[in-house]
Amino acid sequence: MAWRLICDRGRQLWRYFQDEPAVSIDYDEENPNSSDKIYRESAFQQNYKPICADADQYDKLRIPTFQEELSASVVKSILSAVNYYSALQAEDGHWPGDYGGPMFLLPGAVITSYVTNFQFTEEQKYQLIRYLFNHQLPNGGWGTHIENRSTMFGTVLNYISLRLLGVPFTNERLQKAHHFIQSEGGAMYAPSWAKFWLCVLGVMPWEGVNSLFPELWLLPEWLPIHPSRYWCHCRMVYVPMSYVYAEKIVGEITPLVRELRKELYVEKYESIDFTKHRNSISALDLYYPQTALLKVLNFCTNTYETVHIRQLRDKAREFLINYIEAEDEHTNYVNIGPVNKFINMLSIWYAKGRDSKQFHQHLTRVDDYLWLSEDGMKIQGYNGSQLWDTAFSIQAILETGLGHLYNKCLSSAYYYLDISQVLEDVKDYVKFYRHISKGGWPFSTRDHGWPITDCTAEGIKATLLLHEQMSISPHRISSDRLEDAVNFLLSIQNKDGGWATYELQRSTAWIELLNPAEVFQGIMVDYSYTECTSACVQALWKFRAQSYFANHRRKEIDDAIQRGIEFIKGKQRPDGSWYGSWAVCFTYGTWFAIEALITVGESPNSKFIQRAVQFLLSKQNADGGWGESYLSCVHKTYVPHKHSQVVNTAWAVLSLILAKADNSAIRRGVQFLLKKQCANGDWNQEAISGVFNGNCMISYTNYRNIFPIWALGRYIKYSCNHS
Ligand code: LAN
Repeated sequence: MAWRLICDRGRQLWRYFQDEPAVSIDYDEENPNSSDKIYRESAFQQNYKPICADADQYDKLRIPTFQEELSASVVKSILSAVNYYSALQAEDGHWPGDYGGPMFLLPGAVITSYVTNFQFTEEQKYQLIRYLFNHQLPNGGWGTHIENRSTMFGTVLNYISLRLLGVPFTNERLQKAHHFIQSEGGAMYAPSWAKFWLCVLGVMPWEGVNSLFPELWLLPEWLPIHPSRYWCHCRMVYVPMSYVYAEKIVGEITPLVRELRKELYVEKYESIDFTKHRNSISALDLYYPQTALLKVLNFCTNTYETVHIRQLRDKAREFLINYIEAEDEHTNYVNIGPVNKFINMLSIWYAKGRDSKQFHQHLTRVDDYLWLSEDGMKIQGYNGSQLWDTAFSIQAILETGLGHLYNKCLSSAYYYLDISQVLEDVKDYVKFYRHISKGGWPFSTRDHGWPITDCTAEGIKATLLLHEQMSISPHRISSDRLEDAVNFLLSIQNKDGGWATYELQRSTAWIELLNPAEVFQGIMVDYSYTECTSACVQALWKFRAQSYFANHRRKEIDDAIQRGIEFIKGKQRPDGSWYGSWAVCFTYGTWFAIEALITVGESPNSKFIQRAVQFLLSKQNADGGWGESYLSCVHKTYVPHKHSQVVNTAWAVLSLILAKADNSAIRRGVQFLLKKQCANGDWNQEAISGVFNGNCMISYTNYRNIFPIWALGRYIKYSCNHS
């Protein structure tokens, strides 16, 4: 293999070792999701060691045998699934995987590299170009994510990326993209997050965007619109965006930039009145249109911009660059996500210089976001999903009751839990509006360090399960650390009884009216979510059940669980389902809700569970599976996928077993999972399964293994027909 993945305490780095002829893929328009072949095939070749090659050896392995035919096949399927999946585990204990999907991230990296003059290697460039061409749609455009139809957001930014990566204007495929942009009226119809990058590159003047009003940060903190109250992802993106806007940073106007000025618009660049087009946006992109309130505020801040007060601007600028530096330090230059990563990097380049230590630190963390699969190299939605996948994998494998066969794998996974828990609060956390971190688990790595409610919850659950079921000694994750994790959860429950993602809900929902990103919804406020709440309730319940912790903050924990459950019940929809905000979609949300309710002792006969079961049964397909389209997330109403999906089916089966639903429906679901399994124990990559902010999809490659294993495991666990 020319490329190899090197993992170090969760950090994933793709390194190029030698020349090798290019691999070409059969680009499948129907299913543009990568199967993650490059990583998986090499990991499989190197690590695959089935615990028993021969079915006849099962009895030696203390495997329960089943007379019933289906259960017997399920055991075989689980073994082959875990044999396969455990080969994908990295040495540091986590499961690497493709976390791509969004198509608006790579351009931020490429534009920053162009403006600040840092170079991707030639091999990286080659793979980045391959990726972009592999995901180009027949009409020449790109979507906002890989399964999306063409949008101006995707098309304008990716067209520019290809040009900056060296593809000539005359390239046939770029011609098609060019034609698409032209026929949609030109780049001024791209949404505001694209316009921001156009201004940085110098292919749009800064008058082309609404004011990012840097002085907003100087307003009193108690105001509900103070940006410290925004969802951290939104906040940490608008911090460097406002800084870049305050400085009106523009890269060098090179001959290529001048060419792009010609290519991107229908009219002559010089003759365009960009001010007039600030709010122009293609209908293809419009998901959350500007509200009347935002328009009024934009009018005020745009007017202020023309007369802004020097001293205030200087103060805001200083505040912002300090904030950027603090976020860089807190996250070891990884940053909370791939959007602020590159805008922070650009800001640091401008403020501190190309040769500064800080800029070099940034450079060392660029590759943390890159992932290579057979479709090429992409910028991932995060620096990986390490902890999340590991915590789930542990629970899935233990659910099968066959954990004792995978001791090495599970202790290595435990090691990852150990090295990823966050042990301290970040420096000056109050000053920089951070919640406490101590005891929390992040989604990816300790270096990244932003703890998350449900990641912490899954971390607690996985740790306690391993402590209970495996002979792990010593318990490297000490009782104190588990108490810290619980303290973190208790500190972060919202007044409505639910849990949000990273922080307490800091503002009211009406702040959403100020959401300026026309392509996303729900970015302004960290709301309570069914999934996060369910995970936290389950973790607190499990913690409380340990005799050792039985008295630890008992009253508060009881109360927190109670309020969490009420929140979840309140979120059930009239059709019995729960909306899932972070994966596709109602099957996911409903699974989380049922898991929490049943965990705390809700009877399967209760109306909540019964209605949920009715909902799930009504969506089962004739082939026994369930399949939901990502459009469920977008439209917030159930949209079936053309085909049943293993991941949706696994969530439905997990739910129905807990709810003690009709056995024949469960059996048909299980049969579907068995039928879909590949000979090597894997499942094929099907439709994209993750989502954020209603409108952008994201890949969770390991879900195709984790959830079928978990569901099949649960089937065995609840089959009482052992022989
Ligand atoms: C994630 C990834 C993890 C995810 C779960 C933990 C699975 C979820 O249960 C809670 C929300 C969370 C933490 C989440 C929120 C939104 C993220 C951070 C992402 C989907 C990964 C990328 C996305 C981020 C917002 C992408 C950048 C885009 C912006 C609009 C800023």
